[in-house]
Amino acid sequence: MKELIKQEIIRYVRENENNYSNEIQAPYFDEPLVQFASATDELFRQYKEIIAPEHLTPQEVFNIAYAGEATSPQTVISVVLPVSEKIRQSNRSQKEWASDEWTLLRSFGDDAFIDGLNAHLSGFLNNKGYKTVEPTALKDFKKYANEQGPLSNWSQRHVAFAAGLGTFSINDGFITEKGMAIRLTSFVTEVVIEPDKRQAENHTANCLYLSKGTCKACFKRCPVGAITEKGHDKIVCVQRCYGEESQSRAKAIGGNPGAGSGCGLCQTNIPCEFSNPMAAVNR
Ligand code: B12
Ligand code: SF4
Ligand code: SF4
Repeated sequence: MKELIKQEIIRYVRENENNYSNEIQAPYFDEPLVQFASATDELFRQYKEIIAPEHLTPQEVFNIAYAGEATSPQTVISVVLPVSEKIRQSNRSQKEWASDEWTLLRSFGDDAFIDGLNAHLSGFLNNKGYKTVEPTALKDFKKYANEQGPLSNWSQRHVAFAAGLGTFSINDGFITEKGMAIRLTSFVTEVVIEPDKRQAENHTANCLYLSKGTCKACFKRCPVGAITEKGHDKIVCVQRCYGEESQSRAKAIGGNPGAGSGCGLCQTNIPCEFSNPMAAVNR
């Protein structure tokens, strides 16, 4: 089943027509990485302390989705969708705001395409008789804010960390073997699959600054000074990514103002944009 699920996700990303922008003349996403965590991994319980008590465990996801039924989730599937070269390249020269291509990705890649992938894989596994849920589609999924800024009760980056797909960084961005310019999605399922091993020494091992004290390239890329030695200021960042001007920019080029333009300057034109910079150091 492991290979079948991987191949189905890769096939969908390669063939689905919504993974192509006529305006950009390129796909939104390149070939994905897919890895697996055990639904009973101790980390999911620890996330209630590391993130917030509201953060859902895989069992809680199933309890919500299949209320009243006895369920036993086995595996969490995590998917890394690398942003395509043409879109990344367009954002590299930007100094203040996301490029038009990055903005269109935010409106049509993040929502329309990823939502389609989520519905497809859930349906694919449900049709084979395996209960499967994409947690951010649940009515109880929520985005909210605490004193540090916005967060959610199903953090795709923490799920990807559990599945051994990479680590966090000084700017909070998640660095995989295909870099940081990525999007993520995930599924909780009854399918029993051998979990992938976490290779990283700790939860920030792929960041050059946090591992070696070098780099800081993303500090200079941020147009609003949200990244410093102290980390990432989410309250400053959210305003740039999704504030009024970002919404008008999305609207002006036919995107969805509600989605905003995003920003992602700290994810492009940096050493961890499309590969893991610590892989070269550790070789
Ligand atoms: C809320 C949100 C935001 C907020 C806050 C981000 C944040 N840091 O949490 C704001 C609006 C600022 C934001 C901005 C952006 N976002 Co955003 N966002 C989300 C959202 C909806 C929820 C994130 C969440 O719940 N975070 C939980 C908090 C607690 O995470 P955290 O603070 O980063 O976690 C820290 C601690 O937990 C700590 N930690 C401490 N001890 C330990 C111990 C262990 C063992 C571990 C594992 C961790 C750990 O490590 C972390 C790093 O410091 C997710 C989608 C989703 N459902 O996950 C997308 C998501 C995180 N965003 C994404 C993107 C692409 C962006 C933008 C580039 C915007 C854009 N589209 O152009 C910027 C990038 C900003 C940045 N430098 O990271 C991607 C991630 C890409 C990546 N490589 O990381 C996601 C996953 C969306 C997606 N579906 O792909 N976002
Ligand atoms: S640009 Fe450098 S300092 Fe910033 S996250 Fe990437 S590796 Fe770390
Ligand atoms: S997404 Fe933009 S505003 Fe937010 S930290 Fe990165 S560069 Fe700064």
